[in-house]
Amino acid sequence: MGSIGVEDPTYPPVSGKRTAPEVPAFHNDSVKLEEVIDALRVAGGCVIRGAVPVKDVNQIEKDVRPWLDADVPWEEGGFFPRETRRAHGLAQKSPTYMKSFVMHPIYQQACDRILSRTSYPWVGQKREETVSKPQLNTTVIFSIGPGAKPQDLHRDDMIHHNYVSEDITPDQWTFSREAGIGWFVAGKKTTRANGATRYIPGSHLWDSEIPPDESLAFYAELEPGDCFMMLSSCYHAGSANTTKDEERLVYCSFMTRGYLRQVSKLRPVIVGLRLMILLLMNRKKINTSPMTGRCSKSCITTTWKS
Ligand SMILES: O=C(O)CCC(=O)C(=O)O
Ligand SMILES: [Fe+2]
Repeated sequence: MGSIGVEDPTYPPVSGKRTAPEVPAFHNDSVKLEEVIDALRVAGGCVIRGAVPVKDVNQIEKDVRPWLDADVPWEEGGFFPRETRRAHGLAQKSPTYMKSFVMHPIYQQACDRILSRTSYPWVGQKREETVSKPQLNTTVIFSIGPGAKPQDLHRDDMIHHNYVSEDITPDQWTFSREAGIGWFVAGKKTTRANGATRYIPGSHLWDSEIPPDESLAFYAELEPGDCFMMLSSCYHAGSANTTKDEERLVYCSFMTRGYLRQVSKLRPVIVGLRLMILLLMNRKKINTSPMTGRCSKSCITTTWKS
C-alpha cells in the first residue's frame, strides 16, 4: 500500500482544528477487502490503481459517447457547470460498464459488508431474520469540458436524508452510519487541472452541521482505469476544468442500502441483466424477510434498476 500525497510536504492539510487524513492508494492486483474497509473507516475514501482494464474503459466510452454528445447544457448556476455532459441508465447502454465496472469484486464486497442490514424482528413468539442487501442506486458518466467552474462540495447521502449529529473518531465509526458507497473510474487521465473529483478525507466522521472546507480537499488524480472509492457521507465534487482542450471523463456508480429509495428509475428490459448479475455475484443470501420469503419478488424488482 502506498499513500497519495506522502511525498507532498503540504499534505495532509490542516484547517482550524480539523485535519484531513492521508488517502490510501492500493493496486488492484494486491488489494484486500479488509484494507479497503480500514481505509474507508479512517479516510472515507481510497484509490485503487488499475481497477478496470483499459480496453473495457475504452469500450464503455464507445458505448456511451452518443448519449454524452446528445446531452444538453445544464442551466447556468445549477448543480453542474454548463460544460458538464452526462449519460445515465447505463445498464441498458453498456454491458461492459455493468460487468467490468459496477460488478468489480472489491466494490461489491465492500458494499455487501458495509451496506447490508440484518434485523431480528419478533413475529408472535418467534424471532425472524430479515436481510436487506445493497442495491444499485445511480449509474452515470460525467464529461467535464474546458472552462467549467468547480462544482460545490456536497454529500451525496443528502438524497437519503442521512443526517448525523455527532462528530466521531475512526474507532467510533460503524457501518450503520453509512447510506451508500460511490465508485469513480477515470475514462481518461484526470488531473487537478482538468477537473479531477475532489473530496475531503475524513469528512464522513463529521457532524452534518459542519460545512465543507475547500482547503482540506484531496484531488483524485487518476490514470484511465484507476478508481476512486468513497463513502457517500464524504464532502466531494467535480472540479474546475482549467485546460483549453482536455475532457475530464469519469464513470460513476453508487450502491445504497436496499431499503432506501433509488435515484434511477426501473427499466423493465434489463430484468435479464439484473438476474445475470445476481447470479454472477453468487449471493448466498439475497433479500429475505418473513413477509416475502427468501429472494422475494421484491428483491428482483427493486435490487437492480437503473
Ligand atoms: O464529477 C464529479 O467528479 C463528481 C460529480 C458529483 O459529485 C455529483 O454529480 O454528485
Ligand atoms: Fe456528488
